[in-house]
Amino acid sequence: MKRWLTWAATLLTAASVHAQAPTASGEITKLDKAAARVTLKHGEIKNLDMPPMTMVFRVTDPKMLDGLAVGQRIGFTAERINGQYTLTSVTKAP
Ligand SMILES: [Cu+2]
Repeated sequence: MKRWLTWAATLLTAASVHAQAPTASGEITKLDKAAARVTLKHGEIKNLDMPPMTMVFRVTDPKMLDGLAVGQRIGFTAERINGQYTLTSVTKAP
């Protein structure tokens, strides 16, 4: 319970700095353009208080996935929108 409250407080804090989500990095392990979903093996996501892990994200626009492929390393910003972790920007990393 205490842990949940800490997590909820972190999300509220993240929402208040909505416009300044820091860039995180990750590697694409699965792509589903039709469903606008991408699976990332990602590093720490500071604004979501999330440690490194592999998980599914939605994207705000499936066009963000154009030109990307499994194995591509990316820089991205992610936010929690309507209860779902969502990529709000993606850039290819070398
Ligand atoms: Cu995660």
